[in-house]
Amino acid sequence: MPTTDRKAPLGADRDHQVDFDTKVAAKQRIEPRDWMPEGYRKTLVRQISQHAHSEIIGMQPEGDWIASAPSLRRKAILLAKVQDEAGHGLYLYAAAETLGVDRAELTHRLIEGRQKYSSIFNYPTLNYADVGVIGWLVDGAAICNQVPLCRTSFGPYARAMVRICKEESFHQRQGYELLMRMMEGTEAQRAMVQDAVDRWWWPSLMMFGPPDTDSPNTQQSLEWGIKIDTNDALRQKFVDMTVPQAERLGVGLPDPALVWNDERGCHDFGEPDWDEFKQVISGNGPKNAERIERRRAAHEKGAWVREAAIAHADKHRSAREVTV
Ligand code: FAQ
Repeated sequence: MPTTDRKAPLGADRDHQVDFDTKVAAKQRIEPRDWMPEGYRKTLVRQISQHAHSEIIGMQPEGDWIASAPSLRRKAILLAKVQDEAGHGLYLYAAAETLGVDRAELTHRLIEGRQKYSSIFNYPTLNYADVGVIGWLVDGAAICNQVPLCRTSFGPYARAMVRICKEESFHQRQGYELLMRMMEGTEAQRAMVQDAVDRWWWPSLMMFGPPDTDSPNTQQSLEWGIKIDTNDALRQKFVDMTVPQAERLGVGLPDPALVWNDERGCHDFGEPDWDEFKQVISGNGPKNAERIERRRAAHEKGAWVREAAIAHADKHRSAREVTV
């Protein structure tokens, strides 16, 4: 009896698959109405929605400090930054919706714990230096990860990333500038910065995901052009970019294994605590429960706004129908 490869597409699907593969190999964009393998669609929905959730949950750790920012200038900067994160979430949910999923459904998956968001937002912000360190390290890591995504193969995701990266770059600079000012301040302020760097360094390295050897999605995502670089390659790039910035700032990085390697032309560095990472992405990080509970409460409180917006849109739709 002849064997058939049950995974190989047949007939028209095979032609579509060839077109799809050719486009991806030529680094052309796949658009929402183009044929795409189901696994490609699912991977994009997973990654884009987790990314969107991260932006929205990521408003919380810094948002906590808006009311107690140390000056009007810092308050205005922080408000603008947190508001930008909301915008990023919206662009990303809109990109995910072009793949046939509904934003309301994605929000439910998040608040019911069926979808992840970035591990980094499950750590507490203990003082104002944390705001600066989030800008410098967390937005710095986000930029490293996301600039290559401007070339990702799915058009709406790539286009959303261009605008997001421009804003992330402002976020990173505001964080670094805040830390520079604090480092020019008192001994106590310098100690606050060092303490915040010590707490955020390892979680920032974890943002890039598990080591390549333990990353189930990387290989396929690279083949589909969804990911452009591996988790480890981006982590290395981040370390190499950040070390000179730390030197300029005058802070130490809490890794005794961190050293320049002449032969490799980059830094050697220690392993993050991958058990801690697994705990955090399984919902057991220091702030997971609080973050989700707050998101759920905000969603419930916002129900009347969604209802009013739908009623308004319906009213305008029926008015248009009458005049046509
Ligand atoms: N946290 O096979 P891989 C920001 C999960 S936005 C939680 O390597 P993949 C802006 C992964 O989902 C930050 N989960 O997965 C901002 C998978 O689980 P699943 C968000 C993680 O997708 C700044 C499993 O582990 N950025 O910071 C994490 O190929 C300041 C196996 O992992 C993005 O989302 C993690 N760190 O690679 C906002 C960028 N890492 O779904 C506010 C786009 C891995 O199978 C303030 N995303 N997992 O159950 C990506 O580049 C990729 O999705 C990775 C993960 C690199 C995050």
